[in-house]
Order: sequence, then C-alpha cells, then structure tokens
Amino acid sequence: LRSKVTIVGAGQTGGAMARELAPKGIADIVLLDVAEGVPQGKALDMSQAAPIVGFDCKIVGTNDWKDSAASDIIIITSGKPRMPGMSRDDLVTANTEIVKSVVQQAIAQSPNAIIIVFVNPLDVMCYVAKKISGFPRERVFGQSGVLDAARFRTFIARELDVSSEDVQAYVLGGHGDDMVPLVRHTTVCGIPISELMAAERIAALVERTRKGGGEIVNLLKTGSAYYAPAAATIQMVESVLLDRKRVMPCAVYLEGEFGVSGIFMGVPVKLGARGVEQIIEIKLTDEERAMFERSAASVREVTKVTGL
Ligand code: LAC
Repeated sequence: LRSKVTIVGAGQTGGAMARELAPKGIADIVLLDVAEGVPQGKALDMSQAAPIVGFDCKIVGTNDWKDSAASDIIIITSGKPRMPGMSRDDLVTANTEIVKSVVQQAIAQSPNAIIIVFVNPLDVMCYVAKKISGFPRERVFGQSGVLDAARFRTFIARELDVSSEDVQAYVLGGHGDDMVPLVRHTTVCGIPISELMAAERIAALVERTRKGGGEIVNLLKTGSAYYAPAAATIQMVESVLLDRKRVMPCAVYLEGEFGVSGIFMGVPVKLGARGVEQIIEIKLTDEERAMFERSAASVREVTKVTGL
C-alpha cells in the first residue's frame, strides 16, 4: 500500500517537493493550495511527466482539505517567503496566522499524521504547529539543518574540487544567521576539513553558509530558495516512510537536550516510521555551546512574538 503525503502550498517550494517526491514512487501526493487552479495545474503537468520519467504514483492538485484525508505526512510550505532586505524573523506575524489555520485544517483530516514544517521563521513556525496540533514532538518537526548542511557541503566540495557526496557536515541551532556549523564534525570521507583547508577559508565558508538563504533571496529577488529545500525535505520524508532511521539535523522541540527547553532548534535526530525516534546529543565545546545558546536566545525571542 502506498503512503499518502500532502504538501500544503503549491508555490515554487511545494511544487519542487512534489516533483522530487514523485519519482521515488513511495507515496501518492496531494498538492493543496488556496489559489484556484494552481495546484490542479501543477499536479496535472507533473502527472504528464510520469510516462517519461517513469513513475506511477497519483498526484492530485486541490483546494479542498477533504482530499488530504488520512495523510501519513503533511508538509507545510505555505507562508510568505523572504524578499531582499528581510530577515526570516520579519515573517513571524503573517506566517503564524497562516500556519495556525493550516494546522487546524490539516489535523481535522489527518489526526495521526506526521507534520513537517518548512515555513519561516522555521523554528518558530514549528512551535506554532506543535502548539496548535497538540501532537507529541515525535510527530512535528522542521526541515532546516539538512538544507544548511547541504549548503556547507556544497561550498566545501567546490573549494576542494571533490564530490559533495563525500563531504559530511552538521549544522545545528536555529535556521537563522546565527546557526552553528559544526566544523569539528565536518569531514571529507572522515578526514576533518581542518586538515584540508586553511582556517580562514573555513571561516569564510561558515559565514557563507550562515547567510546562504539570503544569498539566494538576493539573487532571485522574488522569493527564496526551493530546489535544495525541496531535496532536503524529501530526504526526511523518505527516511520516515521507509523507516530508514537516517540521522540528520532537524528542528525539534527540545526538552532539556543540549541544555535547552521549550523551543525548537536544529539538532541531530534519528528519523523513522514514528517520526523523530531519537535526539542524538553530542558534546559541544565551550565555543560551540556559546554559539548554540546565542542561537537559542534569538529563537526564544521570536517564539515569544507568537503569543502561544
Ligand atoms: C532558505 C530559506 C528558505 O534558507 O529559509 O533558503
């Protein structure tokens, strides 16, 4: 039996996610949006790629929440994207209202679903989804760290002229400009990058990673990144639906782990059929801990703005 994944928001991000997920053949897809015709058009267009690409899952575009009933996973992408000059936090008020309403409608149809959030400010929108759904933290989490790590991996791979697949990296903390790329755990096939690159080059790539989302917003001018975010989110979806138990950085509700409670932050987790099956605590150095705490403080500040 094929799983069912509903993607809420049929913009660039939602569309890219559906296109990323469809060829995997592991889920039927519902693409849902308030804009009439857009999800239907994208779904039909994508279905017509099926005979060429070679997949046979169903892709339905709709404006009706009933079509999302009994989804295994709900991915929330609806919300305003950043424009040049904005920080992710500038979106908090508008997107809180959108996420609240989406979550209420989503859980009415799919009370047992796993919710994956990809709306900015990411860690705060995860918090809104958790509060409104009342779901346990295993079933509400956000995509940010896989994307941020992928950016860091890409920059390192280009610098060293090696395949990005062989670069492993972890980026922890909030999905903001004070995120915490863990240089110590960043390797090329197990070789620490400190042995391969000068310290100032590493620092420059860390900085570029931190501002990686903004770099793309400034280039696109009409919105934010969607190809890499879609790939990152679908990697998480796959780990859940196939119970792969992959370890990846995700935004999860912390209850004392890493010394933080009551907010969402990016940390390494194991993702399987039950959602977040384990939070993997790693010992941080004093410097890393200070960066993590700085990031937590800014997530906490913005979380307060939601009034939840
Ligand atoms: C990014 C935005 C979407 O990092 O948060 O690209």
